[in-house]
Amino acid sequence: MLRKTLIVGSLLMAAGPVFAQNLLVNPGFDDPDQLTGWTCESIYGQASWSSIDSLGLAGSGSMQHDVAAALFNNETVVCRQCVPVSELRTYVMSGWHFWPDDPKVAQNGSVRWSMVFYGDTDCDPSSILGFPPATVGSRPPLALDTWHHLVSDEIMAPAGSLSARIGVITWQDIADEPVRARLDDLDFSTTTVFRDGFETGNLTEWSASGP
Ligand SMILES: [Ca+2]
Repeated sequence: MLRKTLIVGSLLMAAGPVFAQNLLVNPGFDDPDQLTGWTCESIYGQASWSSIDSLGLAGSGSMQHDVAAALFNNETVVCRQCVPVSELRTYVMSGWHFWPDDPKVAQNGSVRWSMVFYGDTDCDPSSILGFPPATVGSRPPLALDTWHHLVSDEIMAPAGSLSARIGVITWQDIADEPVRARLDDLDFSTTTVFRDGFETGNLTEWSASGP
């Protein structure tokens, strides 16, 4: 019985980190990193760091998106980073978002995740492979001043994938109405425990040697 217990314990230790690894850099916006690792852009808005943390932890914070009142709808604030991936593995993007109850913002907007896969290691536009559909985030009438968890569908990296550009987007749905959202504790991880689940019809990732 003792031997069996030890074997199970060692297997759990070996498999756990592979399954749970978050591929994002700075997913929790701890101070002093703040927005380090993220590249943000907006025409009618901005991304900034907020000291308000999803778990209320001192020394951490969140990413804040402000979309200013613009003449047309569909304005956005987008922050992205490029991460390494492996072809034919499945991935899930998740994170927490928050609509502050503030009379200065209308909050007719949405938070979305986007994933774009590339055939080189640097997310170069010339090697683009595919756009999985972005997951549309929740919006009011969801409760204001409350953190909400948003999880994407499982997405399989297309054949040839070496990197993915992960985007977090705050979207203004109605013209001339400013929107503010906070985002925290983001996660982009594979759900594939073993490389090559026999999808490609061969055993190239598996070895017959050893005990
Ligand atoms: Ca945080």
